[in-house]
Amino acid sequence: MTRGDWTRETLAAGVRTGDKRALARAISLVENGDGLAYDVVHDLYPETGRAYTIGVTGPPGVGKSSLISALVRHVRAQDRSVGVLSVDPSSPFTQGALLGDRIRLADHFLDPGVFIRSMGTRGHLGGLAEATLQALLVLDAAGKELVFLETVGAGQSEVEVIGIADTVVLVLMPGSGDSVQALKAGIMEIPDVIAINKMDHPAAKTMLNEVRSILSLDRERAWRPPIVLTEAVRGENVDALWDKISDHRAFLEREGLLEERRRKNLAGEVFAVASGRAKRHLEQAVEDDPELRRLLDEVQRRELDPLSAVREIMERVFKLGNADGPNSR
Ligand SMILES: Nc1nc2c(ncn2[C@@H]2O[C@H](COP(=O)(O)OP(=O)(O)O)[C@@H](O)[C@H]2O)c(=O)[nH]1
Ligand SMILES: [Mg+2]
Repeated sequence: MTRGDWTRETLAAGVRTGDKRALARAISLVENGDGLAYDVVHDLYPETGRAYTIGVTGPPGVGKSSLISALVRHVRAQDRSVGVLSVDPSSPFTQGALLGDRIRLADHFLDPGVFIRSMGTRGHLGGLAEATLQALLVLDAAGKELVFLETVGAGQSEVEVIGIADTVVLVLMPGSGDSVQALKAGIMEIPDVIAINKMDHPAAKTMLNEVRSILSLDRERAWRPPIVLTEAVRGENVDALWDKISDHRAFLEREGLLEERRRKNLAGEVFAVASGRAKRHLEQAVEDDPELRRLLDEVQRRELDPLSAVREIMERVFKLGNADGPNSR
């Protein structure tokens, strides 16, 4: 992807007016880690913070993309501008059919009030979390009132990605036993809203009761996550799901928690991106420096203990000296 005729000024201006070509180009540049994208987001950042971000997460195949499509239809009927970012390599949103399937998104793609983008799986220079954060900011600056962020719920990078959302919707379906176990064991963070999709499935009610009983163990919360049964393909209960998302937003705003949450989310995002970069830097440094690799060999040969190797590596790579651990000598 080239920069085309775009300059820092024209691209920022194009994004501001919500021009689809400018948005598409800006996000491609973001994905490629192009310096122009950094500059544009830098310039636009003071104007962001107006979009409300709804994270939609869950295992592959539960119907996240289908639900988002139905939710977009619902909120477009209220004439609200929408952005969709999908970080789901298994079922990307495309111009044609979704998954070669019935739900046609063509309407949404033609609708000037909607911008849909699947984040590519190809090499993200700065990692997917970084690219997603930047792309979200682009959509925010473009004046999208609502942004849906689809992620597959498993693994660390996805946790980072969803961490920026104002409201997190977990989508399950009958048969999502692993996710239910993860919720139960406290491995998966409790979301703000739960959709049990494919309610046409005979086991949907059982799933509902299971999830309900897990959540009932946790009575302390000020916000008790509502559970909604949905059918995304026919659009059943999508309005009810939207109402719950809106209730959660109203709760955050009423209690003054939205600003607090955003502050925490942004700090978490900065920390996650910085950690990711530090990790890549470290890996590269060890790869490039025979001295550092020698330390690892010494650990393997039991000539040097692991934490002494860590100290030396930290000193050499980050110039951190001794300030690197709780019990550093
Ligand atoms: N029966 C039924 N199928 C659904 C429902 N929602 C989605 N699907 C189908 O499930 C498959 C996966 O949907 P998709 O939205 O791509 O799931 P994702 O991987 O979570 O984004 C597709 O074939 C959809 O048509 C539903 O409510 N009921
Ligand atoms: Mg999907």
